[in-house]
Amino acid sequence: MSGVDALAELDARLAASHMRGQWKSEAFLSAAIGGPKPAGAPYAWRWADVMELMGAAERAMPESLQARRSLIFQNPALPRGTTHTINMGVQMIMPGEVAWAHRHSIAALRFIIEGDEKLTTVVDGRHCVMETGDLVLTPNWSWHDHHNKSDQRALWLDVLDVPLVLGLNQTVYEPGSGADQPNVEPGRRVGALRFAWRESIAATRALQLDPHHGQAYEYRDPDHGGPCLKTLSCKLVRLPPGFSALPSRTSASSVWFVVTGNGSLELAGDEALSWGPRDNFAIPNWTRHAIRNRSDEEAVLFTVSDEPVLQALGLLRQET
Ligand code: GTQ
Ligand code: FE2
Repeated sequence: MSGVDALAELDARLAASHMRGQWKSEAFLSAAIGGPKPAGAPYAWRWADVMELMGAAERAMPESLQARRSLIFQNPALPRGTTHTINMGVQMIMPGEVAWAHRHSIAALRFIIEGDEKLTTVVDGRHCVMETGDLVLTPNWSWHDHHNKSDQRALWLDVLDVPLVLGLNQTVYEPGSGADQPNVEPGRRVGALRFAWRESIAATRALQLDPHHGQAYEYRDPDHGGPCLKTLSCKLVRLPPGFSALPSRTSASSVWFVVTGNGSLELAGDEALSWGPRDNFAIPNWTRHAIRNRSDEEAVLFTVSDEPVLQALGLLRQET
């Protein structure tokens, strides 16, 4: 028998005994020389499409109760997730509606697209106003219910670490017993929960311009100075009129929402995604890109990445 046949026969015998030779991993390892293989594809979800389907969701699902009226962006090249670690979507809650209390081991955050002082979320007993441009956190395992007491529809971006927590097989869920949440154990600290738009945009505009990333302001927990959630880092990015970033890539994956402005995301091989107000897009890990403001007005984008997870595990890589 030739050596090749002998090895093939051994592979079959190993498989029959639920074992596998390490030599079978060589092709996988070779594909990772120079950096991880990107998971998923760069992709954009257009605001006009989101709102058309949200209207259909409102007709099909007239009330937001235990279940949320939220549309989650599915990466076309992944089995689940907007990226392989992050879900992003848009949630709508109509005047008078309540999204009932629950909690989960999945962490979430909301960036408000349309809201006013009568739109609130209660997070572990703390009432947070959700005005346009605010960032509000739902750290993992905190109770939360949402209330729209205004006479306007409310819209926000939901970003969650769903695929990460699913991948670690750590999903835990607890529905509340009604619309409102139980009283939270006294002394439970969940840190800062609300970042007001006015302060975030002022801090962003005050930053020096980075040639690769524009003016990128990271929302940080005021207590420890670290990322606002253990798994997710949030940034507000300003691109001055006409600003064209230098290309870079990172082993972190990210999701993006256009607050204002028009531009493009330049990718390898002359590919590009264009974006305008309220469009959403995903950048997979280790995908070389450069962001451009293609107008003579400022562009502002909100972005979330899984950088804290990679940082904590010593896996973060960046290349400029
Ligand atoms: O608002 O609590 O988009 O639990 C997905 C899961 C929103 C929420 C989502 C959730 C929520
Ligand atoms: Fe939730």
